[in-house]
Amino acid sequence: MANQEEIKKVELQFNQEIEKIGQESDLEQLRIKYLGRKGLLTMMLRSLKDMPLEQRKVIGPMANKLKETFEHHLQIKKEELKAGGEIKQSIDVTRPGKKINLGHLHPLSIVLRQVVDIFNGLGFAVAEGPEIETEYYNFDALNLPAEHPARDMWNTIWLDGSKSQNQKERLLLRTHTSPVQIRYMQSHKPPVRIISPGQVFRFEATDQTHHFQFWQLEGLMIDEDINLGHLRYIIEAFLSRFFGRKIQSRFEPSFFPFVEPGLQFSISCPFCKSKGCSSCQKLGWLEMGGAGMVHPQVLRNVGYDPKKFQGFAFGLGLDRLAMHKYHIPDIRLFYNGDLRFIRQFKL
Ligand code: FA5
Repeated sequence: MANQEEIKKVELQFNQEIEKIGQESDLEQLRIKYLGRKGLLTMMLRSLKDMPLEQRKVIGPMANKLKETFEHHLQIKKEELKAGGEIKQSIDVTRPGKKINLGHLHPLSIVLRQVVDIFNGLGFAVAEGPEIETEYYNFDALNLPAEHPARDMWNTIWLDGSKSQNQKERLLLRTHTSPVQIRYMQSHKPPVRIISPGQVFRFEATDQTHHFQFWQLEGLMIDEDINLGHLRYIIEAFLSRFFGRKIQSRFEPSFFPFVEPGLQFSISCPFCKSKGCSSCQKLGWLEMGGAGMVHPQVLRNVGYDPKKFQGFAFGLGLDRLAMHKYHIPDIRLFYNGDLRFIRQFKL
């Protein structure tokens, strides 16, 4: 029994076939194929009587209209062939146009734009760095010399052939966005107020919340008299704007060789106001990232005087931020190209 899909298919097929016809005998064959006694469209019209009334009301007018259209096109083609192909087929301006499929932003791009906008509003510029990094920028300059055990915190993807080069020049896929801090400070004098969003890579198995390729956001603020209070204010101001409600932060001691003290921060769950819900696994808090006061050795490495300048740095996972905001249960959805997921973010 005919349905809307099939009718459209027959129309498309007819249009393609009539386009190719060059002589009248073929045109007659085409007419028989579609409108003859056992023609494709004729059979569809015949099947109308067996359809439920509701369906017939939709399919009936469509099929009848198509029959008229076919007859019209056959007539025009016939005249065109008679005249030696000189009459061009007229354009039927009453036919509906083809819908153009417009692309749209990926959810991670949407979140990235929101984040950049908010930080711009807080006075932070955007700095970018390369995804292929040297060992020096990814580790040494961040107070992580070769053989430092804390290098194990980042499962590194090394690039082929890089082992034979000078140790500091060996190439890798950056494991975090922190090397951008170094590159930026080397080429700019304080005060510094930047964020650095970008993709990072780790030699890790994937699960619901981990991917081997994901987005991070680095933040860095250096000036005279910067303290942890500034860090806390910036984190809370950013996240309150991002989630559209007041957010409180919680800092706990942690270790990253490039900051001292090192911290890990969580935020009050924006969905249950810290009462405990499925988003925060009933904890009332969501873990967000690492942070701390930039280590004096890192400042020395870029030629800053740590007695005069201090500052904070933080790094958080953008994918996780997007997952929290849109209640996305699995990070892999961002990367597996399933359009049913991506299309939900069409504005
Ligand atoms: C770092 O990468 C530090 N560079 C962050 C930092 C910057 C600390 C500046 C201090 C100062 P960490 O490995 O914890 O830290 O990663 C930071 C965030 O990235 C995590 O909190 C998490 O949100 C996200 N993240 C880490 N691993 C993954 C992963 N495999 N998949 C998705 N997101 C991840």
